[in-house]
Amino acid sequence: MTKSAVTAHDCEQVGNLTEAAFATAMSPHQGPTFLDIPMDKLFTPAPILTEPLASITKPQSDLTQLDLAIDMICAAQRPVIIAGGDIWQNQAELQFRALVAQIGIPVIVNGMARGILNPANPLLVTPARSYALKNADLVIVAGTPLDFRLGYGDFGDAQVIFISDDPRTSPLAQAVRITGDLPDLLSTIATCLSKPVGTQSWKDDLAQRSSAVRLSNSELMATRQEMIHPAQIYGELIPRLTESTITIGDGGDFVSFAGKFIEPQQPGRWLDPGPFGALGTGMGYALGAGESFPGDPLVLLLGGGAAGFSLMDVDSLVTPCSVHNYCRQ
Ligand SMILES: Cc1ncc(C[n+]2csc(CCOP(=O)(O)OP(=O)(O)O)c2C)c(N)n1
Repeated sequence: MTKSAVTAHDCEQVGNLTEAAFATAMSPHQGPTFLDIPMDKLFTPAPILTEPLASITKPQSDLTQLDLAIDMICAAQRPVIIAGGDIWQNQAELQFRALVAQIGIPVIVNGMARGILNPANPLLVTPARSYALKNADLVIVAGTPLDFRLGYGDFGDAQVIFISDDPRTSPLAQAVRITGDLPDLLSTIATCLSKPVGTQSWKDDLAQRSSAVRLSNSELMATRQEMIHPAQIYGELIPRLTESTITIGDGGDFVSFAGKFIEPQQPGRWLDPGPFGALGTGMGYALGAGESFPGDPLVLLLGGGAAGFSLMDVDSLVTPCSVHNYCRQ
C-alpha cells in the first residue's frame, strides 16, 4: 500500500531515511511512504547530516506520440477529458484550466482534482460522467492511472489519450501516451492546438444532462423523510461549505453519496478512502489537512463502520496540540 516501508535500526540512519522517504514519496508517481523509527532510536543523539540528501526524481519525458495525439484531438467530435488527482499533486491546475478554456473541452474530475473547475462552469460535466464516457469518441485521461476505476482504459469505440507523469502505469491499457512533467505537458499540448475542439451540440448535450442531474440531486437533498436519507444530510451540509472547506469522507455508501452531491470549489479540498476504499483513513486525513491548512474549515464525514476503525484517533487530533502547548509552557 506504500511506495516503501523501512525501519531505522540505527539512529544515524534516521536523517537519511527520512530524506529518502520524502524523496520517494514526491517522485513520480507520487504516493505515500512508511518510515518506522523506534522510540529508543529517536531519542539517541546522532551526528548532524552533512552528506548530499536524496533527491526527487524528475518524470521521464516521452513526446513521441504527441503529434498523433494532437491529430486525434483536432479530429474528435465528442471529446472529453478526465482530470485526476495528479494534476493537483503536480501543481498543474493553472495549465489544466488554461488548456480547457482554450479548447473548450468537457471535463470530468476525480479524486483530488475535484474542484479544479468551478461547479458553475458548463464544461464541468462530472454529473453526466457515465453518459459522457459511453458516448465520447475521444477520452483524454490526465493525471490518473488507467486502472480498474477507468476500465483499464477501455472506453468502447472511443480513442484514448493518456497524459501522465509516470510511463510505468497501467501496462494493460491501450492508449496513445504522452508522459513527463504534467504542467509542461499540458502547456505543450495547448501550444499545439489553436481552436476549440468537439462539436457544440456535444458540449450542450453534456451541459444539459449535468444540469438535469444537479437539479434532481437538489430535489432529493431537499426531501424530508422520517427515515433519514443520506441526501438529506448533504442538503444540510452543502450550504455550510465555503470555498476553502476541506471535506473528508470515510465510509461506504454514505460517502459515495457525498461524492455525487458535493462539488468542491477548489482542488485538493476533497479526500476519500481512494481507489482501495480503505476505511479508517478519515481521522489521519483530518489531522494532516488541519496541519496543512490551519484555520480552514474542515468537515469529516464518517460512516458508522468507518468510525469504528478510527474513533480512538480523536485523541491524536487533540494530543499534538496539548504536547505543543506543554512544550511552550
Ligand atoms: C479497511 C477496510 N475494511 C473493510 C472494508 C470493506 N467495506 C467497504 S464499505 C464497508 C462498510 C462501511 O460502513 P460505514 O462506514 O458505516 O458506511 P456505510 O456504507 O454504511 O455508509 C466495508 C466494511 C473496507 N473498505 N476497508
